[in-house]
Amino acid sequence: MEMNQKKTSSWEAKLLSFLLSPGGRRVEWALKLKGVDYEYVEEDIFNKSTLLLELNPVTKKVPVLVHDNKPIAESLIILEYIDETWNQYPLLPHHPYQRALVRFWANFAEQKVIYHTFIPSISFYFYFNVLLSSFQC
Ligand SMILES: N[C@@H](CCC(=O)N[C@@H](CS)C(=O)NCC(=O)O)C(=O)O
Repeated sequence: MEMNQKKTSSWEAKLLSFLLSPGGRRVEWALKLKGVDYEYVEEDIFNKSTLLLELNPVTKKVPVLVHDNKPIAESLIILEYIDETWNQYPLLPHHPYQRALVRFWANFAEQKVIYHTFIPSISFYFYFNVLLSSFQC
């Protein structure tokens, strides 16, 4: 690419996420592994920005990856997009059966680990902190 064709933004992609988002972390790890230069935008999920609502009007959740001015939502779908867009350091194995196993465990972790253990623990942590702070003078 010639200098005068250089994009106005130096970032290859933009990621809207939330510090404690397991899906957001996944996407960040993939971008870092691939060496993609991305802009991170922290989202307040309790007071969502108009940018998030415009980019993901369906679920209104993070993470959202913006690449070539197009938004992609749902972390596992974003991971597949990243893997298909940036070929270096493949996230999935070459053999279809091995890929099926990876997808099985990713789905299992999503359904059983994150939603049944991690999210309730985080919710309890927030609730406990609010409860404690309400007792402080
Ligand atoms: N299955 C989705 C889950 C996304 C999700 O639950 N994101 C949370 C942050 S961890 C969120 O944006 N919550 C705001 C809301 O529920 O309104 C993914 O993996 O991307």
